[in-house]
Formats: sequence, structure tokens, C-alpha cells
Amino acid sequence: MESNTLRIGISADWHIEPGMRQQRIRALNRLVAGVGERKPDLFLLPGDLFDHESTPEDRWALAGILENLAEHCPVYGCEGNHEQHDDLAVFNYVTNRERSHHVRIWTQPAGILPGTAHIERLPGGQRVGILACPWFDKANVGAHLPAEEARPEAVRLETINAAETMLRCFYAEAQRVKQMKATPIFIGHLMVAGSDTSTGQRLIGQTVELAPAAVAGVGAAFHGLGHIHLRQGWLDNRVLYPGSPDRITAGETDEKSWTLIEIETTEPFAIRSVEHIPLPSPAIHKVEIDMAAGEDLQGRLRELASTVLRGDHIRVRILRRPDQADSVNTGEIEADLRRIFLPTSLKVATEVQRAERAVRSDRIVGARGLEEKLEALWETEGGIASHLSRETVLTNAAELQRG
Ligand SMILES: [Mn+2]
Repeated sequence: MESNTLRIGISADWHIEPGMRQQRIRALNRLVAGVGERKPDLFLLPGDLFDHESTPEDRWALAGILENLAEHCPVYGCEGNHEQHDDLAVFNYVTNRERSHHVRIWTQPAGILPGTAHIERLPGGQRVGILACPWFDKANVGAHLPAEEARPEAVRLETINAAETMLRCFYAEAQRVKQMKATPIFIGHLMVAGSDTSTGQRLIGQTVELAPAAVAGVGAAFHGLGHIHLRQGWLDNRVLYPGSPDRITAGETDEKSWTLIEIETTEPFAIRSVEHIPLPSPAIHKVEIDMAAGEDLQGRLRELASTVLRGDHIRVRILRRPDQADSVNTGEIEADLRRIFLPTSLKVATEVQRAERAVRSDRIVGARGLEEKLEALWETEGGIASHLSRETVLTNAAELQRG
């Protein structure tokens, strides 16, 4: 039976890499299980599935997850800026044993030329037309300019021109998809101007920024994007970043999830609902231990056991006075924390607190002569180093002044 709604699952920015812990795979397995429960009509993966050029281990991991995902619905993806170009092409050959659905991943645009959108009848009976825009950057555009014209300003203008032309081409193709009684769906690995980034996300590469309205101008029923790890949407979520399924860097403190969106397939393609399904992501613990203010280092470290779970991210900042150097061994603390908590990431930093010298008391400013100034300084800053006597310092200082 044909219905006039489509339920679309979306996730992006998986950043699979050999160094990542099992926990990223755990989050993705949870995602697959959630897709099995909610049964969307299709699933979108707009890019950055790998963190960099893939290894065999990465490819096995991704192939396994895609196979499982394709058990539930067709999967459509495109290349991001982190993938080595064409690294994802091989996943077009992924099918699960039941061959129930397929995986299509574009490493070149689909739908930018007339007649090139991917039109398909879904198991539910609805027809969709997928338009895919893999990552492109200024260098791609600049490379085509003659050397004498490839000045930064020329490249910038040329890139904006190219992006606008590209969006107009997608628009024309989206219109054709509608004429064929199919619902146009756009995926892209793009940078939307004014996006809020997940704190700590590294944005790599020379980016072409597009306005949300310019992306929506493609005129698809839904525009699903990858690149920004913090989930967010514009224009009633017609343009949406689902965000990453896991904390790619420890700075990303936002809740991680995948997104299920329900849209009407008759114009004006209203969005009926948006649901973010949370995924397990390790917590981030930021601990500041102020030894300079008398806090007990070992005691505070022991307290971690009551909140930190295995695999969490741990950040410890220790503030100490110059004379407390012997009681802080960063390497030892790190080794202990690693052994106990198996953290996904760990950083222990110490900072030496020096007495504040920028602000001088009135007494120091008003003091006359070296002896009076020193007395005033010691009074303000809490004395002199313990192994020196007041007399020794004053005598030495007086001699220096004479000499
Ligand atoms: Mn990206």
C-alpha cells in the first residue's frame, strides 16, 4: 500500500579509524539495532564514514555495519572530506546474505546532470529520487583555473559561482524527479554557514560555506547533511545535520544520537516529526585539583572511582605551587588512571601557580628604598622562600645595591 509519508533514518560522520576503541562500534551496533526496531523506509549516510584513508580493518568494520543496516532498509550515502577519494566506492558491492536491500554510496555527484538522480521504488511502494553531493572544496575549483587567475579572491568568487550553479542543477533535477512522481531526497557533505560546531571538532580543509536557504533551494523534500558533528536543523529541519554517533574528540560534550525524520511526500513536503535516538557515548570527566589551595591530590583522584566508568574520557588539571613539584608525577598518575579506567582518552596536565605580581598593594607602591619595598612585598605575598633568612636576603640586597 502506498502511503503519503516517508520515514527517513540519518547518521553521518562515523570517522571509523584503527585507533578508535570498540566503543564506536558499540554505538554503531546500537544504531543498527534501533533501525531494526523503528524500521525507517530508507537510511541516509552523508559522509565521513572513515577518518582517513581506510585500512583493511576499517573496511571490514564498515562493511559489517552496512550489511546489518541493509537488512532493514536501503542505504544511501556519499563521500565526505575525510575519506580518501573513491575509498567508499567498494561499499556499493555490499549486500547482506538475504539480499534484502542494497547500499549506494556516491563518490561523484548524482543528480547534478539531467537524468542522473537515482530513482528507485522503495519496499513500501513509494518512489524516491536521491540527489547526492559529495564533498567539494575550493582546491577542486581552483585547480581548474589557469595559474595566473588562481589568486585567492578569484578562487573564492569562482567557488561561490560554482556552488550556486551546482545547486541550480540539483534544483532542475529535483523538479524532474517530482515530474516522475518520485520524492526528491538530497544528501550532501557540506558546510552550512553559521553552523554551531561540537566543541573540539576539527574542521579541516578550505571550506565552501552555503546558506541553509541555499541548500533548501534545491527543493528536495529533505536535505540530509554530514560534516558538522553537533546535530542541528534549519527551516523546520528540512535541512539537517544529524551529528556524529559518538564523540569523535573528547571536546564534544553534546548528546550523541541518530535521527529519524518523518516527512510528507506530497508538496509542500511538511516535516511531520523529528526524533533523535540517543546512542551510548562515553562520558567526559573534567577534574580540576587545586593543590595550591590545599586540595588533597590523591584523595581527589580516588574520588574519580565513584563517577568514572571504563572507557570514559578523563581530563585532569592539577594546579600546584612551585614548591609542590615533588608531590606531582604526571606520568605515574596517567599510568594509574589508564590501568584502572581504560579511558578512551586521557590527559593529565599540571599548571604552576605563581604569586600574582601584576597587582601591587599600595604599601609596595608607597615603600621607599629597597629594604622597605622587600618588607612590603613579603607581607603581601606571604613571606620568602623558607631556606633563606630575612637577614640574609636584606644583607645581600644591600650589597648588590652598593656594588
Ligand atoms: Mn567532514
